Amino acid sequence: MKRMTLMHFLVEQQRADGPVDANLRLLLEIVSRACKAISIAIGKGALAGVLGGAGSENVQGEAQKKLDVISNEILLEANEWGGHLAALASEEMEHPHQIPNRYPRGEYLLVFDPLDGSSNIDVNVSVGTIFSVLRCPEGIAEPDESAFLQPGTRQVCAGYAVYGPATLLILTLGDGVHCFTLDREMGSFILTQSNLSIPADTKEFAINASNARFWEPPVSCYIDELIAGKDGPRGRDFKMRWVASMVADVHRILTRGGVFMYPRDRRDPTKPGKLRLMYEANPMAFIVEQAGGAATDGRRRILELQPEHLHQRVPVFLGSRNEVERVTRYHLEAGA
Ligand code: AHM
Ligand code: MG
Repeated sequence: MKRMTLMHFLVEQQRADGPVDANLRLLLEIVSRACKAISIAIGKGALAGVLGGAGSENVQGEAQKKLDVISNEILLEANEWGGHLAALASEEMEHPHQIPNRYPRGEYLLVFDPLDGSSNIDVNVSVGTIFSVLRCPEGIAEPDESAFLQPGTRQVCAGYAVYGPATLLILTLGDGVHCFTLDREMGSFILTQSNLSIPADTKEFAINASNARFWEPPVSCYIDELIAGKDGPRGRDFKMRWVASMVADVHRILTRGGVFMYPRDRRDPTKPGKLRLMYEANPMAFIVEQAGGAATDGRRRILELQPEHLHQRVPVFLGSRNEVERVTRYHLEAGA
């Protein structure tokens, strides 16, 4: 079979007159190269002294790992000079990062979680990079936070890399979801699956059940029914899976279906959920919808939420359509 590299794929997309122009192509080539560099750093592990804490905290008050900081630096440096971006924003930085004056500015905004699932780094479990691309609103020379606050429906493209046994890059440009596998010897991402599709029904669910005592009633009710299996109202058994890296959990769902949940809980009213809208929920919701799945915050479609802050958190329910619709219905019926 003829192998198609990511670069070849993007050139074909550009020719097909879709959303890929020269600058978006450059952006995706640069992001994929940065993911390759992150994959190499992660792969060296203790040999390169990259494991463990960085001794600092990010804007969300979370302790940063060395690889969180390294991955953020790799993505920043790779994307500053190309002339394709108006600005960047990251989980690891409080405010958007401006393009230095010595470089031209482009029309795109890039938002990312440089290393998702970083609690898994030191235990050698899959982690990833999540990114979302928006257009900078017209007439804005130095985009501040407000330029980024666009609903997920406006994403031009979204993707994630998962650094697992193989390094994969998953991409949507709004016309299906495509999977590229890193050929480590050649150093290229090769298209290995097109038009990934999430089955509407599933027997697997993913949730951190240790938070059960903080859940809202519709979530408790839904999970109780899944756990009751054959003996409960659902009349069949379900399995539970939780990697604690969103990229890995979502990738399993893209591969064989499932429903992923990080619901709102009662612990801290200032935190409506754990996951961040702009660089976790929105890109994953775009990908999941493009693969035929669904994504809500329990009440509304995630992609239609109007962001209020760059680092805003939202509850997340995504994956196999029939399960996401069911748990969403439970919320709406409860009037919660
Ligand atoms: P991070 O971006 O700081 O790594 O946090 C997000 C991660 C997700 O990848 C994962 O789904 C979730 O946090 C796991 O949370 P928990 O440790 O509560 O199970
Ligand atoms: Mg994350």
